[in-house]
Amino acid sequence: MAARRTTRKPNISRDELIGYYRDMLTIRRFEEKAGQLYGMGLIGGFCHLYIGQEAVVVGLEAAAEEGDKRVTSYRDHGHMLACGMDANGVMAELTGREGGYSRGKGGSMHMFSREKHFYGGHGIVAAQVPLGTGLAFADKYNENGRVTFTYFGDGAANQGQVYEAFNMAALWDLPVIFVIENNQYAMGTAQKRSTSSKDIYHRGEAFGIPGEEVDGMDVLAVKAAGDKAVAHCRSGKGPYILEVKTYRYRGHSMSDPAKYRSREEVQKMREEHDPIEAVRQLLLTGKHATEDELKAVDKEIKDIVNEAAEFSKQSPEPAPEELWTDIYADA
Ligand SMILES: Cc1ncc(C[n+]2csc(CCOP(=O)(O)OP(=O)(O)O)c2C)c(N)n1
Ligand SMILES: [Mg+2]
Repeated sequence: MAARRTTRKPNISRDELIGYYRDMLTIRRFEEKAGQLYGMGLIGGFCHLYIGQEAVVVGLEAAAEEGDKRVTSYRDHGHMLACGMDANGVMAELTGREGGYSRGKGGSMHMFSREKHFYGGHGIVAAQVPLGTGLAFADKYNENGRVTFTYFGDGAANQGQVYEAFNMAALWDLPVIFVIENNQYAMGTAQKRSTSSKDIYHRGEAFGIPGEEVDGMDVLAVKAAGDKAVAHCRSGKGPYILEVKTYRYRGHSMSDPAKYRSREEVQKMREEHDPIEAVRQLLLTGKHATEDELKAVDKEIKDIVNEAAEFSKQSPEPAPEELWTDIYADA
C-alpha cells in the first residue's frame, strides 16, 4: 500500500519557478520580520515560525484549486500567506491589533479566512485532524469536488484522534489529504526518541489509506506528490497520506532555547538543503532569471513585509466592546 519516495520532477516553466521562489521567500521574510517584532515586545504569547518548511505549503498550494480547503496547527503563518491571505491582516493579528484577521483577539494561533477556505490555526496538537476530516465529509456530502489539506506534525502523528479520523476518512472515502509535516522534532523531542518507526507515511496501511514519503526541501517534488494526492482524492478514491520530510531552522517557538540539537545540525540543513536556495539555483543555472531580476523580486517582497509591519504597528488595539463580537456563528 505504501508507495516509495517521490523523486520525479515535472517539466517546469520560468513563471512557475519564479512563483515558487516568490511565495517561499515571502513566507521566510514575513517570519523573520515576525521574529523581530516578537523580540521588540510587539507580539505577545506564543509565536511558532515556519522558517525552513516553506516548500511544503507552497508546493501543495500549487496543487490546489479554487475552493479547496486547508486546516493546520499553530505553525500557521506560512499556510495563511500561501493560500492568499493578506500579509497586513496576518501581521496585525500577530501584534493583537484591530486590523488583524480576528480583529486582534486571536493572535498567532487563531486566524481564519472563509474567503480563502483557511480553517485555522489550532493550538491543541492534532485537533485539526478530525476537523479536516469533517470538512472533507461536508464536501463529499455536498458533492462539490473539493479536497481538504489537513496538515499536522510528526509529534501530532502519535495522537490517538489521528487514527480515529483515518478510520472514518477511509470508511467513507473522504477527499482529505493528510499532510504530515515531519520536521523531525516535536518541541524538544527528536522523532527517534518519541516514535517507534522512522517512517510515518505507512501509518494508514491498517485503514487501507495509501501513503507516500516526499522530500519536503524540494518544492517540485512536493508539487508532484500533491498533484498525485489531489487526483486520487478528487476521483473519489478516498484519503491519501503525504509524509513530507522537512526541517525547522528556528526553535519550536520564540521561547525555545533549542538545547536538544547542535548548531552544526541546523547549519548543515541550511547550507545543503535550503528549499529557497535550491529554486534560486534552478532559476540561475537554467538561465530563467538573472541575479538582478531575483534582486528585484527580493525587493518587492521586502516592501510587502515592511508594509505589513508598519500596518501592524499603526493599527489600533481593539476597542473593549470587541470582547462581545464574533462569539457565536452568524445568527
Ligand atoms: C494535546 C496537546 N498536547 C501537548 C501540547 C503541547 N505541545 C505543543 S506543540 C507540541 C509538539 C508538536 O510537535 P509536532 O506535531 O511535530 O509539530 P511541530 O511543532 O514540529 O510543527 C506539543 C507537545 C499541546 N499543545 N496539545
Ligand atoms: Mg514536528
